[in-house]
Amino acid sequence: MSTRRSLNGPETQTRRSTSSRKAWWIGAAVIATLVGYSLWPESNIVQEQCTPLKAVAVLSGSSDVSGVVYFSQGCLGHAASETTISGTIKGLDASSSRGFHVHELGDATDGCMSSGSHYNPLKFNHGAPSDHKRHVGDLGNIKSNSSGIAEFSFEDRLLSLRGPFSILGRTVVVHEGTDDLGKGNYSDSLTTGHAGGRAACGVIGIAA
Ligand SMILES: *[C@@H]1O[C@H](CO)[C@@H](O)[C@H](O)[C@H]1NC(C)=O
Ligand SMILES: *[C@@H]1O[C@H](CO)[C@@H](O)[C@H](O)[C@H]1NC(C)=O
Ligand SMILES: [Cu+2]
Ligand SMILES: [Zn+2]
Repeated sequence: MSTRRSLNGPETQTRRSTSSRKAWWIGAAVIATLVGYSLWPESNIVQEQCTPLKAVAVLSGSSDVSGVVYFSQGCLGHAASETTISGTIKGLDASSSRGFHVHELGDATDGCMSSGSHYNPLKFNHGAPSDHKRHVGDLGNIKSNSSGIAEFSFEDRLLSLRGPFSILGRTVVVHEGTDDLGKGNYSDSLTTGHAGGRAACGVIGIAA
């Protein structure tokens, strides 16, 4: 036993010093990376780019439908977080689901008709908000109560107020019909969700 111990002794010691030398190098590498990253000027610029943003759209149209929709997007570290969409829309048909999208253009020269199609920078088919392949502007349906008022607040992971796919300056539209989320059997299910006419809309602008 004692011979074994004396044989194992120096071996264990060598292993220990090897692992502590390894730990020292890993520690030094981590510190060097952190120092280098904080000195790298672009890391501060990226952080500044993710300022929390808020936007608002006032909806009106040729129908009795009107309302206000708010958008807000915070930050998760250096990256943008999900966008919260909330608001109240009144004058809707009682107890109904109504198509709700962001359309490509912020052009109201012909009311809601000049706002273009669903905002679709990735060139996918129309879908549900939960689909991986969908139009960026596909927000599904909002639901009205028996007074014809829809009050809602939900998050979306694709909609963004910054970056190349920002929805600022585009239009939010509420439709006269229900969005079938691309699952209907109509010729326009995969482009508009067969949601019908445009009841009200508003251009999305920067809010305080
Ligand atoms: C419908 O919703 C609005 C807004 O939340 C609320 O003020 C109203 O009382 C609701 N109507 C009914 C019948 O629940
Ligand atoms: C879908 O529409 C096509 C063409 O109008 C029709 O032939 C088919 O039966 C429909 N399918 C369903 C499930 O309604
Ligand atoms: Cu639409
Ligand atoms: Zn769509």
